[in-house]
Amino acid sequence: MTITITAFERSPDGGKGLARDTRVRWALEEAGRPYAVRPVSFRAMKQPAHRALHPFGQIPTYEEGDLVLFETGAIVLHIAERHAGLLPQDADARARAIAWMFAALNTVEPPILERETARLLEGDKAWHAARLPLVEDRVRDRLGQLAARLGDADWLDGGFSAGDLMMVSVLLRLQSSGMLDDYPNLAAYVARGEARPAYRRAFAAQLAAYAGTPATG
Ligand SMILES: N[C@@H](CCC(=O)N[C@@H](CS)C(=O)NCC(=O)O)C(=O)O
Repeated sequence: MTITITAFERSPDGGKGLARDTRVRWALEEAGRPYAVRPVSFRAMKQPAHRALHPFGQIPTYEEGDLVLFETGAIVLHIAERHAGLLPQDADARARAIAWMFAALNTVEPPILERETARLLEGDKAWHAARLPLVEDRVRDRLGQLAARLGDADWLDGGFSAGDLMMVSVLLRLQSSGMLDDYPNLAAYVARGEARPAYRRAFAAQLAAYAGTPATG
């Protein structure tokens, strides 16, 4: 059955991997599943036709026959449950890998997104200069805790899993900040994720989609 995902028609980052369709592309590449991409403009994203697929008017969405999914956690879990390569066979190890997916999305990504909001949308507020360090401290708290748990392991719990895919995807949002440099094992962890052939293919496909297309904010 054909899998179709949606992605930005014009990506704010010009296709450098920060838009969340990258995680879905990466999971599909790890699973060896071909997929089609339907680009959606910011305007179309808020129209009824797209909201029927995604109630919050966002990308990515995932269509496979009659199944329509939104939320990258749900989409990656769906792919991981149906195809080999992203979740261990052992039931307990599988549950732990899923726990890392939730940790990436519910515990590590929120302060990172809060920092992005503070930097991109609150720069003109009188309290911005006082608030930003507090927000960045919350990111550092999570990075320190994650670095302590990862230690010198390659992946979070045994072999590479969907938990690592999601955690690396979330940490990549910090790459341009330089904050990961203070946690060499996390920087190496992210680099290991980026070095995976499936990630490279996903990244290249996203970048190619915007070649010659001016980015929009
Ligand atoms: N929690 C959602 C977040 C989806 C999301 O924020 N998508 C962004 C692109 S990366 C988007 O569509 N932004 C445009 C908008 O919200 O209007 C997920 O993981 O799928």
